[in-house]
Parts: sequence; structure tokens; C-alpha cells
Amino acid sequence: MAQQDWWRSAVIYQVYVRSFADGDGDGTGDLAGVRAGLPYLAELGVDALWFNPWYLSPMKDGGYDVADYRAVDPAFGNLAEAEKLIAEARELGIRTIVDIVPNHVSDRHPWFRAALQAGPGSPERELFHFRRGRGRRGELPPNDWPSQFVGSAEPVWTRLPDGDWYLHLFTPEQPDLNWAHPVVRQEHEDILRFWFERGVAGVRIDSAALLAKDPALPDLASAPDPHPFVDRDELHDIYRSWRAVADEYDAVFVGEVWLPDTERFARYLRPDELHTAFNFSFLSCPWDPERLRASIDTTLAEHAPVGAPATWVLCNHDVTRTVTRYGREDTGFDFAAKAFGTPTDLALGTRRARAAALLTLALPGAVYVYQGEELGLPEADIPRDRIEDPMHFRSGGTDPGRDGCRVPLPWAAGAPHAGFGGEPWLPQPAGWASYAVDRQSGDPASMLSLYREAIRLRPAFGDGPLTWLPAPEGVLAFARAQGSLCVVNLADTPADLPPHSRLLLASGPLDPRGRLPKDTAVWLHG
Ligand code: TEU
Repeated sequence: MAQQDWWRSAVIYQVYVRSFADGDGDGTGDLAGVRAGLPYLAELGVDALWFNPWYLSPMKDGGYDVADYRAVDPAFGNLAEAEKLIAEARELGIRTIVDIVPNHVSDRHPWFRAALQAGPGSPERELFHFRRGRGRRGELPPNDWPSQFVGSAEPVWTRLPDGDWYLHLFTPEQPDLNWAHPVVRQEHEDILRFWFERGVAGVRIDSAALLAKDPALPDLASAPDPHPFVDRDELHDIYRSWRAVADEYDAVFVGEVWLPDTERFARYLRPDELHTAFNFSFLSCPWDPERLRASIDTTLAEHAPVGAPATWVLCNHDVTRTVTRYGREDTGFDFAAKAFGTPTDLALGTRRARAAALLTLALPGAVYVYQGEELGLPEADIPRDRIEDPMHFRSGGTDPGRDGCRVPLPWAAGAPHAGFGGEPWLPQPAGWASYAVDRQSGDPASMLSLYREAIRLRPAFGDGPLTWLPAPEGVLAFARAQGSLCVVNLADTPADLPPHSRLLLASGPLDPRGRLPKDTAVWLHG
């Protein structure tokens, strides 16, 4: 495979720096912790690391409120250390992907501070969306747009003492940039170059389908089509110019594009736009054989015409952890359905998550693994008084928020705070140490051993297409090039294995008659 095409079949590990490992003992994960963890990641066998934002930030939304894209937040380290990390990872054969948040900046970003200072009508305010309000005295927000935090009834406009309102699709501390302004475009291309010059191999684009706004900012109710701020055609021109920058460095993009319309989604993946985008329809898909198969088929069919590889994602820092989700009555993911106290069968969820790991790692395309997924961490219940996620507060306290999937990792079962470092910024639940890396490392039956083995064996599937094999109802079976097969049983009864010469890997024991039990997957050599 051509060197520049590494991303077509890569296993990419998502590092939520704040919770990966705490090198300096202050309770917050940092770049020193990641550098110390590089041998672990190399042993896991991943090709690249995607880092959630590590830039200077007041952390009102876990770093997605960026005050300076060219500086590393002091809680995490500094720029020199980021450069060292990128180089050290590269020496181990691991590439680095950084996260760019183009839709908005922090309200502490120099541009926004200058805009506040400069006052209504100033050129500084043109970099954002400032408007007068409606109503007799401008006391009503300029339009009816809903928050992009699902479940939030909070307005997306905040009024300043000078009477202007400004737009923020997320929190008030995240003012939206005006992408119709050439300075905004130029700045982001410079930021891309800044990180590519430092050896970064790729960029994840946050909220990639939200940047462009209808300049008239019309009410959604009166002008729903084309949508005034989701998936607007202007975006494609922006990403074409980004692509030209990336091509100079052989760097790649992965877009965070949540769009139900698969044809619209694929437009972002045309050859002169983004290389890849996250496949959220697969992530949201329930643990159901027909739905999973349909999701896989739709994904492959939508990517084929544009020549882009699919990505497979089971979880990330925004969604309920896989073992928890699969252990619930509703095994799909939907932001709007999140609730406190949902009953969960973790043993069941874990068995399914193990099978799902083998399923996704056998599919054609790139796979994302979110830190802790390889340890089988469940979603944690965070005591209400420790919740930090703005999604929780903006829902009026009804949504549990996203902190439950962001709890600091357990490294050593016997060490304080399970070896994370200092007193963790989010509490680790009771029993967290039982998931520790050192516990799982030597245990061939652990989730960690399964991930290590699966990532090691994954090249056996090659880069050829997927062919479905005849299988009993409720069983997914497919072959890839080079005679490797994956079989997943989601039926209630055990399934006979198809003819094969060798069993490569199983997510759980076969039954005494050599059949594949429910919620179990195997890799076979045909
Ligand atoms: O997420 C984007 C995001 O949350 C939406 O696009 C999502 O589809 C919608 O909110 C569902 O409620 C990214 C980051 O991953 C997230 O952590 C940040 O909070 C958010 O952007 C704002 O930067």
C-alpha cells in the first residue's frame, strides 16, 4: 500500500489528554503522561493518535473552547513538549492527528476580546455573528436557532450590555466565527500549516458541517431549506482550500460530520475535499443483526462512488461507552435518549463489545479506538456535584452529560487513583482498578489482550472488499480478501462455524460442540 495511504486502513487511537495519564501529579492528564504511555500505545499496535484539543483554553467545554491555537494549555504542557511527543510517537511508527475547532473560539480568544472592546458596528465584530435583537428594545434574540447541544433549551444568542447579541451554537463561552470573512479563512489555513510544520499527519475537524451560516441568519422556522447553518454548500469551497494545504504536507483530514443524509455526507469525501469522516450512523446503530448489516452496506455504498475509505467508530468522548450502551435495553446511541439511572447489564454489554471489536476491526476502512475502549471501561456515574460537562448544565440538569466517558484511565490496580497520577479531576468509580492496564496485560481473556491480538492480526484481512457469506438468521458472516472471515452471532441460538482451516481469534469461548454462542465473534482463515 502506498505510504501516503496509511489512513485508508489505519487503527487510530483517540487520546483525551486530560484523562489519559497524569505525568505531574496534579490530577489532570498531560503530555508528559502521554509520552510515558507511548510504549503502551505502540504495544497496542495503533497507527495514529488523535488528540482532543490540547490548546490554551479556559476549559469551559473540555478544551473545545480554544483561546490560542498555537499554544498548548499549561495544564497539559507546552509547545516544545508537543513537538517532542509528535516526534517520539513518529519514531515508534505512530502518527499524530490534532483536533481543530473551526466553528467557534473561546470567549477569551484575542479576537473575541477585541470584538467586545471595539463595540457595535466595528470591524472586529465582523469576525463573529453580532446582531441587534428583535422586539421593541432589541430584548429578543435575533433568531430562533436551537442549541447544538441536544437537549439544551438554552438560547444560542447572548446579549451584551451594549445591546448587541452574539451567536454561539454551543456555550456562551464559544462564540461562532463568521466563515464568510476572509480573515477567518486565512487564519485557519495558517493554523493548519502551523501544525503540519510540526510533523502532524492529520487533522480532525470539529463540528465540520456547522461552520457556514446563511448571512441573513433567518429563522429556522421560516427558512428551513437550505438549512441556515447545517451542511451548507459553501463548506465545500472551504474544505477544498484546506485540502490544497494538506496536500502540500501529505496530511489527511477526518471530519466530524453528523448528517443523516448519506448522499450529503459523501459530498464531504469527494477526492478534493476531506479524506475521511466519522461514521456516526454505525456508532448509533443498535446491536441488531439486520440493522448492523444495513449500516455496513449503506456505509460502504455511500463511500464507494467518491473513493473514500469508511471509518468505524464505536465510541468517543461525546457518547455513552460501548460496554454500557450494549448492556442496555436500547443499544443504539441517541443524545436525546440519555438519562440518569438507565438499567445496564455490564456482563452482557462487555460480551457484545468484545464481539463488536472483532466486527469493526475486520471491516474495510479505518477504525477508531477511544481510550479506555481497549480496557472495556464502562460509562461511569459521576456524582452530580462533580459533573463538569456544559451539556449537563445546559439541559437544566436532566442530561447526565458526557463526563461518564471521560474518567481518568486506570493503569495500575494497586497504586493510588489506579495509577492515573494525582487525585483525578473526575472521580474514578469504585472498582475502577479492576480494569487497570497492569491487571489486563497478562490476562489472555482480558479486553486489552483481545484488542492487542485483533490489531496485530488485522492485516490478515488485507485491503480488499467485503463479501457477505450465507449464514443463519441473526448471524453476520463475511469474507475479505486473502481468505479471512469474520462471523458474529447475534441470534439466540449457537451457530455452526463455516468451513475454515484455522481459528484466528475469538471474542469468547465456543460452546462444547465448537459452535459460536450468542453475542460472540470469531476470525477464521478459510
Ligand atoms: O461535537 C460536536 C457536537 O456535539 C455536535 O455536532 C453534535 O452532533 C451535537 O451536539 C449533538 O448534540 C464536538 C465535540 O466532539 C464536542 O466535544 C464539543 O463539545 C463540540 O464539538 C463543541 O466544540
